Order: sequence, then structure tokens, then C-alpha cells
Amino acid sequence: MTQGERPSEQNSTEAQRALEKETQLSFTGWQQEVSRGLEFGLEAAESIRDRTISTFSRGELPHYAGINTFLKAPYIEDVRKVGEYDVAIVGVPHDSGTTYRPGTRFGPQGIRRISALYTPYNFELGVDLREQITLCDVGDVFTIPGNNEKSFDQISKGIAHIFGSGAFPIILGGDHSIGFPTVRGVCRHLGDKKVGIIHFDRHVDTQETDLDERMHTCPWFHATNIKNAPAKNLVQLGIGGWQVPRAGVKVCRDRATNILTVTDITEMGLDTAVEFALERALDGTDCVYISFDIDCIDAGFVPGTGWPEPGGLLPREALYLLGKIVQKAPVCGLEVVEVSPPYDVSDMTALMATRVICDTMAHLVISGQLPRKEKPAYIHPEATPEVISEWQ
Ligand SMILES: [Mn+2]
Repeated sequence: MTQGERPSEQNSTEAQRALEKETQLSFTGWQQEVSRGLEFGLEAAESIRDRTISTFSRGELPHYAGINTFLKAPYIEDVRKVGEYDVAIVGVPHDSGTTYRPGTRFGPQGIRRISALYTPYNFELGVDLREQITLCDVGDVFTIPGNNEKSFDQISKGIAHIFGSGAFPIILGGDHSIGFPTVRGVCRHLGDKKVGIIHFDRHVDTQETDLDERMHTCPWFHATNIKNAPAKNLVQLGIGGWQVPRAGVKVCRDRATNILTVTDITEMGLDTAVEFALERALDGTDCVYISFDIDCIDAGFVPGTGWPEPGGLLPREALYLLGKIVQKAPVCGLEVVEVSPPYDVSDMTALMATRVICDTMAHLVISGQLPRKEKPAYIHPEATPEVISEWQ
């Protein structure tokens, strides 16, 4: 039984509860979408009996039509208006931090494209995003190909702008090198508050440099140098296999990050793993940032990624962990990284990323974190340009 349900529902099936939950949802967002479609897209030809259909596709339907923003959310060309929305999707098409298979610069496009397959409603969760929150797509950060450091500066500035506006940032990577500048962007608006990072991955990503640069194997070394993001609050879920650099393992040991392998998670059970993650990430912090590397899931389900590794989490294990964490923690942002469409098969990796994002939004709604009535107290109105301190 999940939180907040009435005892009389104890013996019902999830499906029965889902049928009931759907009756609680409005159709207001859908009706507004239809009206807008008929106004901007013109009424349909006379032979069309369903008069909610317009001549030009202007909303969810048909799923194969339209301009591919994420979930066909409005594209916000003027990013100064991002704070008018509950959630902002932003692409970070950067793959210059990749050390093996490139292609994650096409990740945002790939995720947006397959997101057109989804409706805004989830059956079991009883959430309809169109009815319950406002979502926008601000497009992509202007990254500089071949230059990690300049791209990092662009990414931090962009993420700080969105985070400071009060819109919940959801970042479409990009390789995992972006984890450092995204967290740095969040930290610019934290003042003296602190963030715990919950990191889903097969790889530790904690070494200082790789191939002489700050590559996608390095984000957490640098993010946890920021005083607002202590290493003791870094939780790393799903780590293991033959691609974990020993230099990174030493850093995890030295900084006492909190690692669970796939075996740890399955042996202790998913709920205990969630408790472990929350306890460590929230110890002395004010919010949690989720960094979801799609390769935390077994390579058989996510072929379109930079460093696929067999033996990872099953999709429903990963989605369960994510859902429980989001329901129980004050989440300040989400990034989904390492989706590489050129290596993908039938969009399945990009679809998994879409699922992670939509589930996160739904659990934010269920837990009352979205829509926001006001900006969370951990968002400081003024940006601090540099908050980096030396690792002690
Ligand atoms: Mn990884």
C-alpha cells in the first residue's frame, strides 16, 4: 500500500485503484488544447465527424505529427519567461566529454522525438501531467563542440537561470561530463544551502581527469568540490562491472561517497536501498539533485549509450527506486544523460529516458512538490558567480 491511501483500499488491486483515480482527474487542460487547436489550426474538413479535430495538428494528436518539443510542450523562445512554468525541459547536446562512443549530442533530439509517443496520463499513478502542471521546453543550451570548459560555463549559466526562476529543471543530456556544470549551476542559487546528489550509474564518474581533461568520467570529483555539494551526500546506485576506473574508485574511498552495487540493491531489497539513498543524500542537506545515467540499466535494454555494461538494473527496478526517491525527497532537479541515438535500436534507449522523466514528473505531482505554490526556500534569489572551494 502506498502512502495516503484509505484502509478500505488495502485489499484492492492496483488496477482497481487506477480505475478509481482516473475519475478524479479533470479534462480542463485537454479542453484548452482542443480550443487552441481549433482556433490556431482551423476547424476540420466537413467529412470529419469528431469536431475536436483541427485541420492542422496543434497538440498531442496525432502522435506521429507535429513539432517535436518534449511531450509537445510549448517551446519557450524567450527564456526570460521560463519562470512562468512549473517544469522546464532543457537540452544539453554536449558529447565532447565522451571517451568511447560519441553521439549524445543527439540525445536531446532523440528523447524529444520518441516522447511524442507518450500521452500525458499514467494509468497506475493516476496522474495527468496536462491537467496538473505546466510544462515548457526551452530548447537547448548553446554548447561549444570540442571545448568542454567553455561548454561547462554555458551549461552552468543556463541551468542557474532556469533553477533561479523557480521552474523545475529537467535536463536532457548530453554525456555525463555535464553533471559537473549542471550541479554548479544549481549551486549558484543555493546560498548557504546544500544539495545531496543521487547518481544512478554503472560507473563511478569520480576521477579528477581522464585523457588529460574533465571528461564524462569526472563530473563528481568536481561537483563535490563545490561547498554546497558535499561528497558525503553523493549516493551512487548500480555501480559495478568492468568499466569502473580504479582512479575513480580511490576517490570514492577517499571522499567516502555512498555506493550500492546492483547486487547490494537486490539483496537488501529496493525499499531498503531507497532508505539508504535518502538517509545519506539528505544528511545535513536541503534538497536532492538526481543524475540518471541511462547506462545504470542493463545494456540489453539501453544499447544506445556511450559505455554499455551488462548486469545493470532492470528497468522496473530502476523506475521503482527513482519513483520512491522522488516521492520521499525534496528534489531540486533531474538530468538524464548518456543517451546516444546513433547507437540506439528502435528508439528504445531514448524511450527509457522519456520514461524516467515522465515518471519523475508524476511522482513530483503525487508527493505535492509540483505544482509549486512558491519557490522552495533553498532557492536563493541572488546568484553567486563562483562557489568553488578546495577539497579538504
Ligand atoms: Mn555511466
